[in-house]
Amino acid sequence: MPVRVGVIGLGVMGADHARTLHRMVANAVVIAVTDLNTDRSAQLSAEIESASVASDGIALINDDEVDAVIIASHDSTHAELATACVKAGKPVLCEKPLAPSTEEAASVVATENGTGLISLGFNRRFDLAFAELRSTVQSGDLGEPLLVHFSHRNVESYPGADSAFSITGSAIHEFDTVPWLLDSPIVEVSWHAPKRSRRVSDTLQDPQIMLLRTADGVLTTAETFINAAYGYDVRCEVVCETGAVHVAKPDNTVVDAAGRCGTMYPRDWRPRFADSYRRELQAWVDAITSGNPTPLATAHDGLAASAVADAVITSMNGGGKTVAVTIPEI
Ligand code: ISE
Repeated sequence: MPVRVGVIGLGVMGADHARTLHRMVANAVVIAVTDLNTDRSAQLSAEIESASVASDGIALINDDEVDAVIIASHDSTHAELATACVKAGKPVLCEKPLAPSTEEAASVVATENGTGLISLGFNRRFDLAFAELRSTVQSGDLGEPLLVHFSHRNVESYPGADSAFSITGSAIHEFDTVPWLLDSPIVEVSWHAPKRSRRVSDTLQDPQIMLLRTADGVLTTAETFINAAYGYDVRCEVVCETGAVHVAKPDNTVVDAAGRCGTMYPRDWRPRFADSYRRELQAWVDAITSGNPTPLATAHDGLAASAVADAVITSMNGGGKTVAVTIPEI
Protein backbone atom coordinates (compact mmCIF):
# COMPACT_ATOMS: atom_id res chain seq x y z
CA MET A 1 0.00 0.00 0.00
CA PRO A 2 1.59 3.35 -1.02
CA VAL A 3 2.11 6.11 1.52
CA ARG A 4 -0.76 8.59 1.09
CA VAL A 5 0.77 12.05 1.30
CA GLY A 6 -1.00 15.39 1.81
CA VAL A 7 0.76 18.58 0.73
CA ILE A 8 0.11 21.90 2.53
CA GLY A 9 1.12 25.02 0.59
CA LEU A 10 1.32 24.91 -3.19
CA GLY A 11 3.71 27.75 -3.94
CA VAL A 12 6.96 27.12 -5.82
CA MET A 13 8.24 24.39 -3.49
CA GLY A 14 4.98 22.71 -2.46
CA ALA A 15 3.78 22.34 -6.05
CA ASP A 16 7.21 21.03 -7.04
CA HIS A 17 7.20 18.45 -4.22
CA ALA A 18 3.66 17.33 -5.16
CA ARG A 19 4.65 16.86 -8.82
CA THR A 20 7.92 15.09 -7.95
CA LEU A 21 6.10 12.73 -5.56
CA HIS A 22 3.45 12.03 -8.17
CA ARG A 23 5.79 11.45 -11.10
CA MET A 24 9.06 10.20 -9.70
CA VAL A 25 8.74 8.70 -6.22
CA ALA A 26 7.93 5.03 -5.73
CA ASN A 27 5.40 3.83 -3.13
CA ALA A 28 3.78 7.23 -2.62
CA VAL A 29 0.57 8.83 -3.79
CA VAL A 30 -0.48 12.47 -3.42
CA ILE A 31 -3.87 12.08 -1.77
CA ALA A 32 -4.70 15.66 -0.72
CA VAL A 33 -3.51 19.21 -1.31
CA THR A 34 -4.40 22.58 0.13
CA ASP A 35 -3.39 26.22 -0.29
CA LEU A 36 -4.82 29.57 0.79
CA ASN A 37 -5.10 30.27 -2.92
CA THR A 38 -7.94 27.93 -3.94
CA ASP A 39 -7.10 28.27 -7.65
CA ARG A 40 -3.75 26.68 -7.00
CA SER A 41 -5.36 23.75 -5.13
CA ALA A 42 -7.92 23.24 -7.89
CA GLN A 43 -5.22 23.33 -10.56
CA LEU A 44 -2.99 20.82 -8.82
CA SER A 45 -5.83 18.49 -7.99
CA ALA A 46 -6.87 18.57 -11.67
CA GLU A 47 -3.30 17.76 -12.65
CA ILE A 48 -2.85 14.98 -10.06
CA GLU A 49 -6.04 12.92 -10.19
CA SER A 50 -5.48 11.12 -6.87
CA ALA A 51 -5.33 14.45 -4.98
CA SER A 52 -8.49 15.88 -3.44
CA VAL A 53 -8.61 19.43 -2.08
CA ALA A 54 -8.67 19.88 1.70
CA SER A 55 -10.25 22.99 3.18
CA ASP A 56 -7.10 23.94 5.14
CA GLY A 57 -3.89 22.59 6.64
CA ILE A 58 -5.40 21.33 9.90
CA ALA A 59 -8.24 19.54 8.06
CA LEU A 60 -5.67 17.89 5.77
CA ILE A 61 -3.54 16.74 8.72
CA ASN A 62 -6.55 15.24 10.51
CA ASP A 63 -7.95 13.52 7.41
CA ASP A 64 -7.88 9.72 7.97
CA GLU A 65 -6.95 9.22 4.32
CA VAL A 66 -3.67 11.10 4.86
CA ASP A 67 -0.77 9.00 6.20
CA ALA A 68 1.98 11.61 6.02
CA VAL A 69 2.27 15.34 5.41
CA ILE A 70 4.52 17.79 3.57
CA ILE A 71 4.49 21.36 4.89
CA ALA A 72 5.53 23.94 2.31
CA SER A 73 3.30 26.83 3.35
CA HIS A 74 4.56 30.22 4.57
CA ASP A 75 7.50 29.95 6.99
CA SER A 76 5.42 31.52 9.78
CA THR A 77 2.99 28.56 9.70
CA HIS A 78 5.55 25.73 9.92
CA ALA A 79 5.72 25.40 13.72
CA GLU A 80 1.96 25.26 14.25
CA LEU A 81 1.38 22.77 11.43
CA ALA A 82 4.33 20.54 12.37
CA THR A 83 3.00 20.45 15.95
CA ALA A 84 -0.44 19.43 14.66
CA CYS A 85 1.17 16.57 12.65
CA VAL A 86 2.97 15.33 15.76
CA LYS A 87 -0.25 15.45 17.76
CA ALA A 88 -1.98 13.46 15.01
CA GLY A 89 0.92 10.94 15.11
CA LYS A 90 1.76 11.53 11.41
CA PRO A 91 5.24 11.73 9.84
CA VAL A 92 5.88 15.16 8.38
CA LEU A 93 8.45 16.60 6.01
CA CYS A 94 8.56 20.26 6.95
CA GLU A 95 10.26 22.69 4.59
CA LYS A 96 12.95 24.88 6.13
CA PRO A 97 12.94 26.67 8.50
CA LEU A 98 11.30 24.58 11.25
CA ALA A 99 10.35 28.00 12.64
CA PRO A 100 11.60 31.54 12.12
CA SER A 101 12.58 31.79 15.83
CA THR A 102 14.44 29.49 18.23
CA GLU A 103 11.64 29.75 20.78
CA GLU A 104 9.01 28.36 18.40
CA ALA A 105 11.40 25.70 17.07
CA ALA A 106 12.20 24.60 20.63
CA SER A 107 8.52 24.22 21.43
CA VAL A 108 8.02 21.99 18.36
CA VAL A 109 11.02 19.84 19.34
CA ALA A 110 9.64 19.50 22.88
CA THR A 111 6.27 18.35 21.53
CA GLU A 112 7.91 15.92 19.12
CA ASN A 113 9.73 14.47 22.13
CA GLY A 114 12.21 12.31 20.20
CA THR A 115 9.55 10.39 18.26
CA GLY A 116 11.33 11.20 14.98
CA LEU A 117 8.05 12.17 13.31
CA ILE A 118 9.49 15.42 11.95
CA SER A 119 11.97 15.60 9.07
CA LEU A 120 13.34 18.88 7.75
CA GLY A 121 13.72 19.80 4.08
CA PHE A 122 17.45 20.58 4.15
CA ASN A 123 17.89 19.18 0.66
CA ARG A 124 21.64 19.88 0.23
CA ARG A 125 22.21 16.67 2.21
CA PHE A 126 20.73 14.77 -0.77
CA ASP A 127 22.64 16.59 -3.51
CA LEU A 128 25.27 14.23 -4.94
CA ALA A 129 27.88 17.00 -5.27
CA PHE A 130 27.45 18.12 -1.65
CA ALA A 131 27.49 14.49 -0.48
CA GLU A 132 30.77 13.91 -2.36
CA LEU A 133 32.22 17.14 -0.96
CA ARG A 134 31.39 15.89 2.53
CA SER A 135 32.92 12.46 2.04
CA THR A 136 36.09 14.00 0.57
CA VAL A 137 36.45 16.34 3.54
CA GLN A 138 35.67 13.61 6.05
CA SER A 139 38.07 11.10 4.42
CA GLY A 140 40.95 13.21 5.74
CA ASP A 141 42.78 12.84 2.38
CA LEU A 142 43.22 16.63 2.17
CA GLY A 143 44.20 17.02 5.82
CA GLU A 144 42.09 18.92 8.32
CA PRO A 145 39.50 21.39 7.00
CA LEU A 146 40.39 25.00 7.85
CA LEU A 147 38.01 27.27 5.93
CA VAL A 148 34.68 26.97 4.13
CA HIS A 149 33.46 29.53 1.58
CA PHE A 150 29.80 29.64 0.59
CA SER A 151 28.00 31.89 -1.83
CA HIS A 152 24.25 31.63 -2.18
CA ARG A 153 22.77 33.78 -4.94
CA ASN A 154 19.18 34.00 -6.12
CA VAL A 155 17.94 35.87 -9.20
CA GLU A 156 15.42 37.88 -7.20
CA SER A 157 13.89 37.75 -3.75
CA TYR A 158 10.27 37.10 -2.90
CA PRO A 159 8.22 40.33 -2.72
CA GLY A 160 8.56 41.90 0.73
CA ALA A 161 11.73 39.97 1.67
CA ASP A 162 13.71 41.87 4.30
CA SER A 163 17.20 41.40 5.76
CA ALA A 164 16.05 38.84 8.35
CA PHE A 165 14.26 36.81 5.67
CA SER A 166 17.49 36.49 3.71
CA ILE A 167 18.88 34.80 6.85
CA THR A 168 15.92 32.61 7.90
CA GLY A 169 14.81 31.75 4.35
CA SER A 170 18.08 31.36 2.42
CA ALA A 171 21.20 31.31 4.64
CA ILE A 172 19.40 28.79 6.88
CA HIS A 173 20.55 26.13 4.38
CA GLU A 174 24.18 26.97 5.17
CA PHE A 175 23.42 26.86 8.91
CA ASP A 176 22.46 23.21 8.40
CA THR A 177 25.03 22.29 5.73
CA VAL A 178 28.12 23.53 7.62
CA PRO A 179 27.66 21.34 10.76
CA TRP A 180 26.67 18.40 8.53
CA LEU A 181 29.74 18.89 6.33
CA LEU A 182 32.19 19.21 9.22
CA ASP A 183 30.43 17.15 11.88
CA SER A 184 30.82 20.09 14.21
CA PRO A 185 28.19 22.55 15.50
CA ILE A 186 28.26 26.30 14.79
CA VAL A 187 29.17 28.00 18.06
CA GLU A 188 29.79 31.65 17.17
CA VAL A 189 28.66 34.01 14.39
CA SER A 190 28.94 37.55 13.13
CA TRP A 191 27.10 39.43 10.39
CA HIS A 192 28.60 41.97 7.99
CA ALA A 193 27.22 44.21 5.26
CA PRO A 194 28.95 45.59 2.21
CA LYS A 195 27.52 48.43 0.15
CA ARG A 196 23.83 47.69 -0.59
CA SER A 197 22.74 46.80 -4.12
CA ARG A 198 20.81 49.73 -5.63
CA ARG A 199 18.29 47.23 -6.99
CA VAL A 200 16.74 46.44 -3.57
CA SER A 201 14.51 48.28 -1.09
CA ASP A 202 15.71 49.91 2.14
CA THR A 203 14.41 47.06 4.30
CA LEU A 204 16.70 44.52 2.67
CA GLN A 205 20.47 44.46 3.09
CA ASP A 206 21.63 42.59 0.01
CA PRO A 207 24.24 41.12 -0.20
CA GLN A 208 25.20 40.02 3.30
CA ILE A 209 28.24 38.18 4.66
CA MET A 210 28.23 35.96 7.73
CA LEU A 211 31.17 34.46 9.57
CA LEU A 212 30.35 31.14 11.21
CA ARG A 213 32.81 29.46 13.57
CA THR A 214 32.30 25.77 14.31
CA ALA A 215 33.40 24.04 17.52
CA ASP A 216 36.32 22.46 15.61
CA GLY A 217 37.77 25.96 14.93
CA VAL A 218 36.90 26.00 11.19
CA LEU A 219 35.74 29.41 9.95
CA THR A 220 33.03 29.69 7.26
CA THR A 221 32.32 32.74 5.15
CA ALA A 222 28.72 32.64 3.96
CA GLU A 223 27.49 35.18 1.41
CA THR A 224 23.82 35.56 0.59
CA PHE A 225 22.83 37.74 -2.33
CA ILE A 226 19.16 37.14 -3.05
CA ASN A 227 18.85 39.65 -5.88
CA ALA A 228 21.96 38.72 -7.83
CA ALA A 229 20.04 38.98 -11.13
CA TYR A 230 22.27 36.80 -13.30
CA GLY A 231 21.09 33.34 -12.20
CA TYR A 232 20.62 30.90 -9.32
CA ASP A 233 24.12 30.06 -8.14
CA VAL A 234 25.14 28.15 -5.01
CA ARG A 235 28.87 27.61 -4.45
CA CYS A 236 30.82 25.91 -1.72
CA GLU A 237 34.54 25.36 -1.29
CA VAL A 238 36.31 23.70 1.63
CA VAL A 239 39.97 24.62 2.11
CA CYS A 240 41.98 21.94 3.89
CA GLU A 241 45.64 21.62 4.95
CA THR A 242 46.90 20.03 1.72
CA GLY A 243 44.14 20.70 -0.81
CA ALA A 244 40.78 22.26 -1.45
CA VAL A 245 37.53 20.83 -2.78
CA HIS A 246 34.51 22.64 -4.21
CA VAL A 247 31.11 21.78 -5.62
CA ALA A 248 31.44 21.88 -9.41
CA LYS A 249 28.70 23.77 -11.21
CA PRO A 250 26.54 20.95 -12.54
CA ASP A 251 25.84 21.42 -16.22
CA ASN A 252 25.17 19.05 -19.07
CA THR A 253 26.49 21.19 -21.90
CA VAL A 254 28.97 23.96 -22.61
CA VAL A 255 28.20 26.36 -25.45
CA ASP A 256 30.99 27.91 -27.52
CA ALA A 257 29.70 30.91 -29.47
CA ALA A 258 30.33 34.57 -30.23
CA GLY A 259 33.86 34.42 -28.85
CA ARG A 260 32.75 32.93 -25.54
CA CYS A 261 32.61 29.56 -23.85
CA GLY A 262 29.68 29.29 -21.49
CA THR A 263 27.24 27.29 -19.37
CA MET A 264 23.75 28.25 -18.23
CA TYR A 265 22.43 29.31 -14.83
CA PRO A 266 18.86 28.32 -13.88
CA ARG A 267 16.38 31.02 -12.78
CA ASP A 268 15.77 29.31 -9.44
CA TRP A 269 16.71 26.32 -7.29
CA ARG A 270 14.38 23.74 -8.83
CA PRO A 271 16.53 22.69 -11.81
CA ARG A 272 19.77 22.92 -9.80
CA PHE A 273 18.52 20.75 -6.95
CA ALA A 274 15.85 18.66 -8.73
CA ASP A 275 17.63 15.38 -8.16
CA SER A 276 18.23 16.16 -4.49
CA TYR A 277 14.51 16.85 -3.95
CA ARG A 278 13.61 13.55 -5.61
CA ARG A 279 16.18 11.63 -3.55
CA GLU A 280 15.07 13.38 -0.36
CA LEU A 281 11.40 12.54 -0.96
CA GLN A 282 12.19 8.93 -1.84
CA ALA A 283 14.32 8.53 1.30
CA TRP A 284 11.48 9.97 3.41
CA VAL A 285 8.85 7.67 1.87
CA ASP A 286 11.18 4.64 2.21
CA ALA A 287 11.70 5.39 5.90
CA ILE A 288 7.95 5.62 6.47
CA THR A 289 7.35 2.36 4.59
CA SER A 290 10.07 0.45 6.40
CA GLY A 291 9.56 2.00 9.83
CA ASN A 292 13.27 2.90 9.96
CA PRO A 293 14.42 6.30 11.24
CA THR A 294 14.44 8.94 8.51
CA PRO A 295 17.87 9.84 7.07
CA LEU A 296 16.67 13.44 6.55
CA ALA A 297 17.59 16.31 8.86
CA THR A 298 15.74 15.99 12.17
CA ALA A 299 13.64 18.43 14.19
CA HIS A 300 16.69 18.96 16.39
CA ASP A 301 18.77 19.89 13.30
CA GLY A 302 16.00 22.37 12.47
CA LEU A 303 16.22 23.83 15.98
CA ALA A 304 20.02 24.14 15.72
CA ALA A 305 19.70 25.99 12.39
CA SER A 306 17.06 28.34 13.83
CA ALA A 307 19.34 29.05 16.82
CA VAL A 308 22.15 30.03 14.42
CA ALA A 309 19.72 32.25 12.47
CA ASP A 310 18.68 33.98 15.71
CA ALA A 311 22.33 34.61 16.65
CA VAL A 312 23.04 36.03 13.16
CA ILE A 313 20.03 38.35 13.43
CA THR A 314 21.23 39.48 16.89
CA SER A 315 24.63 40.25 15.35
CA MET A 316 22.96 42.13 12.49
CA ASN A 317 20.95 44.22 14.93
CA GLY A 318 24.05 44.79 17.07
CA GLY A 319 26.29 46.27 14.39
CA GLY A 320 28.05 43.00 13.47
CA LYS A 321 29.22 42.02 16.96
CA THR A 322 30.27 38.41 17.55
CA VAL A 323 27.42 36.39 19.08
CA ALA A 324 27.56 32.94 20.71
CA VAL A 325 25.00 30.41 19.47
CA THR A 326 22.81 28.93 22.18
CA ILE A 327 20.83 25.81 21.31
CA PRO A 328 18.23 25.19 24.03
CA GLU A 329 18.61 21.83 25.79
CA ILE A 330 15.41 19.85 25.31
C1 ISE B 1 14.47 28.84 -1.37
O1 ISE B 1 13.36 28.87 -0.53
C2 ISE B 1 15.20 27.55 -1.19
O2 ISE B 1 14.96 26.76 -0.33
C3 ISE B 1 16.42 27.44 -2.01
O3 ISE B 1 17.05 26.20 -1.83
C4 ISE B 1 17.34 28.54 -1.56
O4 ISE B 1 18.56 28.43 -2.25
C5 ISE B 1 16.70 29.89 -1.82
O5 ISE B 1 17.57 30.91 -1.41
C6 ISE B 1 15.40 29.98 -1.02
O6 ISE B 1 14.76 31.20 -1.33
